[in-house]
Amino acid sequence: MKIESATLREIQMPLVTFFETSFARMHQRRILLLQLQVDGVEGWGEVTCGEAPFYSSESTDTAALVLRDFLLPMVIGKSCAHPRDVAHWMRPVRGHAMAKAAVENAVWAAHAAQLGQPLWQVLGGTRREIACGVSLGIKDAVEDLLEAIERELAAGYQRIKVKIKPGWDVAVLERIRQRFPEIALMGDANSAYTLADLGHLRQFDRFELMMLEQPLWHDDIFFHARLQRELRTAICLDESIHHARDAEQAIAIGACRIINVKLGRVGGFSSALELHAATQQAGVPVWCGGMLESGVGRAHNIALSTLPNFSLPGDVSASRRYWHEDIIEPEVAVSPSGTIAAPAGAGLGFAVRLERVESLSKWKHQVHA
Ligand code: OSB
Ligand code: MG
Repeated sequence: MKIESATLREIQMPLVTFFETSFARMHQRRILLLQLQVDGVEGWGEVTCGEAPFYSSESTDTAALVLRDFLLPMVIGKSCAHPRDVAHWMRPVRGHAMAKAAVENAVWAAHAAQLGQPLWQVLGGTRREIACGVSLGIKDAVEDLLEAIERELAAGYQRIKVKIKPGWDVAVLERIRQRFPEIALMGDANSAYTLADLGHLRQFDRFELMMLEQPLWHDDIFFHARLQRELRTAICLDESIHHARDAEQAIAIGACRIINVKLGRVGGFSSALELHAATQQAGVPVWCGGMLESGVGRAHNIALSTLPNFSLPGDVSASRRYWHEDIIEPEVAVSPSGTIAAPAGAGLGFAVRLERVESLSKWKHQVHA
């Protein structure tokens, strides 16, 4: 498969509602989309990092620079036998996992299209529909959050994740549990606590959370094991896990009982497949995280979520929760029972609306072999 050319674009889209984590409030997204031509077949990838380097060290502008100056020159004009070769070529570049993932994932989509099979089947997926949860950001008032939960449950979503931080945690979870005693509920701290908060974090146990996501430092595994020994609630790691070795280490020392897999954070499908195999082997369930993706990244997340060890509802939800109008056709829709059907079509399984992408683009950069 020869990677003949690339078009890198930055699109900007406002979010339907702002999204606030322990580190920032976001009103719009600046998203890099990569369109590759591979043996005359198109493949799309998305860089999932934020506009600012808060979730990870990558940002929209650093990813654009690294793609333009380093990653695209490493792959354009080359031929690969399999998409995982592309990950191998990019290995000399340290870090920049989300920029790399856009390249590798675009090649996977083209590869599946060439085989005439849906991407999810080519990856080894076994589920025809995936279970969906939602991630709800920090709001101005608890009432706003309770209303949002009500709405998402009515739409069918199978579990509710709420963002938490010191000052927006115990009292908020208390109110949620009063109103919704039985729902599948979890909290995501995005590293907002330290071990000095142990006494405070112990209070979370009474809310019967499915899990507590990334309570401690973004780059820590070791101290999460210390915390997990002190809590009844399962810890789920997000930010700290970058590849299968991290997962193996975290599992070996008891730092978590569940792992969130994000394609961007782990550097693309081949790394995600390794992580999937390692966690499955260890009997640790995983689920697919989200980064407020456009339809392209969302389609990749759906494909990943069909793998057998993705046995918990993920943060992959309907296009309309994020965008007034998505860039793919059809948009991602969720059934009344809170599932998304794996697409039947070959490749990505969704058509990218090129005219819409063009109209949203702030700039584009083209590279030919
Ligand atoms: O930690 O999972 C996270 C969004 C941006 C950055 C980090 C996270 C998130 C989400 C949103 O939780 C998930 C989604 O709906 O895409
Ligand atoms: Mg998270």
